[in-house]
Amino acid sequence: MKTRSASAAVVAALIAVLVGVFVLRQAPSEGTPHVSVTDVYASETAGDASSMYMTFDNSGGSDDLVAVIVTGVGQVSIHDADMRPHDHLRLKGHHTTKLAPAGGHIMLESLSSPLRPGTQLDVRLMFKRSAPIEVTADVLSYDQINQKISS
Ligand SMILES: [Cu+2]
Repeated sequence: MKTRSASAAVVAALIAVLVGVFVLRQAPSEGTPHVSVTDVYASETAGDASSMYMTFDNSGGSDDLVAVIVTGVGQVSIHDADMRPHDHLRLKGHHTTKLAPAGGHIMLESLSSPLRPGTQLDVRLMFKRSAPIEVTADVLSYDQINQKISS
């Protein structure tokens, strides 16, 4: 019985610490992230690679995009405008983060087959704090993308 009450005390202390950590994390600008994803598209294949773009609308606290999985694509990475890989994409709280041509993008490499305009990709987005989000990316031709960014 002695051992049992000692472990109960340890559990109570742990809970107190966890509650304390949780309260400390709730800085005024933080809180639960509310991320929605729109305007998801990828370009037709150039060589054996492609880029994917999307818009993240975060109406809550900050979050990070930490992984992207695309069906039929062997290697997916988060790139900045200079093609440098990053292990996450910061999604600031109460902020819209846009990946668009000539800027940051999701790099698609080791494709199982070329991406043809008019087809779609199944995309799973993994976040540090939010639950995963599944979206569909439209594959667009270069002409379609040029029209899109000039309009
Ligand atoms: Cu890239």
